[in-house]
Amino acid sequence: MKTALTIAGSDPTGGAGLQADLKVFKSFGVHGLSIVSAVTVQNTHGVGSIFPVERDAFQKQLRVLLSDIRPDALKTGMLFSKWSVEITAGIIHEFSLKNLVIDPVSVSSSGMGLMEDGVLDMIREQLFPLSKVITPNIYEASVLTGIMIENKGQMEEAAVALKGMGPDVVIITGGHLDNIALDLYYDGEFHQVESEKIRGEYHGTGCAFSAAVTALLAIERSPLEAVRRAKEFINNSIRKACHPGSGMGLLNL
Ligand code: PXL
Repeated sequence: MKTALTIAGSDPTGGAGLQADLKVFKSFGVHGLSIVSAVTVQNTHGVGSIFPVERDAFQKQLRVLLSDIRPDALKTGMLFSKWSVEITAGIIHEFSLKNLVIDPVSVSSSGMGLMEDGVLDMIREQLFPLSKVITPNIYEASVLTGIMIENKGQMEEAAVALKGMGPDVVIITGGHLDNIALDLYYDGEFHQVESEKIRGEYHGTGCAFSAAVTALLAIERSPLEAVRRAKEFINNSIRKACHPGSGMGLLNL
């Protein structure tokens, strides 16, 4: 059985973070591995606080797991502290890990910051050059490139700038063209990934999308096929979304 690893925060609602990632891996028939970077306190109304795990606990979880199991693909989600980026980059080198997907998670759907100041810059400098695919949304792509993305041309400009930061493939999510949802894929050539626009805010879509891409890379799909299939998977999960709490809806993963 293929394996995929998520290095991410814990979300008690199961809608985002490593809990969502593990469910997505399972949906694609991939065995899920997980390393906790931080514990969030949250419900469907939003994130209340964040407790990063101790530095040693983070490093040891990675080293002990990887000295035993080599994942076929891995993703990073919420990396709250600067040292978590440094340790992750070091470990990826040390264990020659392939098929790295980076979801540069910076704020929660409820608007809470999910990283310390300076972490996004460190992810760009230390992790992007090691990655196969990065999956920023429009907001994250704007912050990373300094390009205000308000139309498709600016989305393309940002994708080119992001690819210059080291990943093989950039997919910017969350665009739209009239009434169609538009994600932009760039690997030196552009591909548009269009889908039906579904109204409403759902918690965890970014996590689940990058986890699906990771699982599909683990089962040896090409990045473009992985992105297209991941998008279909997310849209189906949104259509079946559930509302276990009184706040945001959760994807049905
Ligand atoms: O959706 C981004 C995200 C990622 N990881 C964790 C989260 C959230 C959003 O709340 O809690 C742990």
